[in-house]
Amino acid sequence: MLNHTEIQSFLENGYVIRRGVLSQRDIETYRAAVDRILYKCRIEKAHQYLRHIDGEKDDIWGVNNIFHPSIREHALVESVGHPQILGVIEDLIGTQLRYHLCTLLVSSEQKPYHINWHRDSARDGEVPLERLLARLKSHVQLNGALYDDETLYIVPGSHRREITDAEREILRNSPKADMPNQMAVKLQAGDIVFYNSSLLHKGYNKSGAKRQTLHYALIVAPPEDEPPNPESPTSQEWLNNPEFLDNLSPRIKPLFDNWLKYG
Ligand SMILES: O=C(O)CCC(=O)C(=O)O
Repeated sequence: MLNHTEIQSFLENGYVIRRGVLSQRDIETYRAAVDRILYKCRIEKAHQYLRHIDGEKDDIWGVNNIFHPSIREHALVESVGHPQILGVIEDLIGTQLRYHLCTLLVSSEQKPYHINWHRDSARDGEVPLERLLARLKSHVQLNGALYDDETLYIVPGSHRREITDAEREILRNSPKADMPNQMAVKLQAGDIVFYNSSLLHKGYNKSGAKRQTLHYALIVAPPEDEPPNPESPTSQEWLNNPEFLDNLSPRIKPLFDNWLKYG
């Protein structure tokens, strides 16, 4: 599905953008599901795992744990197995995978959204080279745009090297400022960017445009013959619920089985 150039771009630059891969029907189905979730989060206050602006409870820029029963939408659960999502991730890092996170990124309603530059594994960006190189094919994160979205900024290639002095200065002293070689990831509705979460990146919705973006990550699972982790995951216990597991399509069930096995 992915060509050699796309796979190389993911490894070397830390990202690959796939244009127009969600159909109009997918987009409409997912938007309707996100609308219902946001109603439950904003109006009914039915869900507690929210990303708040400046830590204040009055505005949100994202919804975590979207498979929690309080807001679960079957179409979004199954979207993980969309050929243009799971198929692409398999091309990038192989088929032995496990669920890591499924989240929504949305436009805030009251306050501007602008978060600091960071790597996901280290807010200050300080990660030894050895660890960065070990993560080149360990996971894939994605932003799948349901509306045009220019919010994600990245520094291409920064996932495979330690930060420079200039970057360190910005991360420490002005963590929202422009970075040398920064790039806005410009997505149209239906585009998906797949990226390495060690990239230096930030979120900045400069224009305040409406945003509904799928934000998922899968990671490589240990080989099948590796014994399970004796302790099952202590977070997201609802993913252990038979009602959830029994309704998963065969395509995505292994992702959640592996979460329980190795999570
Ligand atoms: O808004 C975005 O696209 C970036 C989100 C982000 O950096 C994060 O979830 O860590």
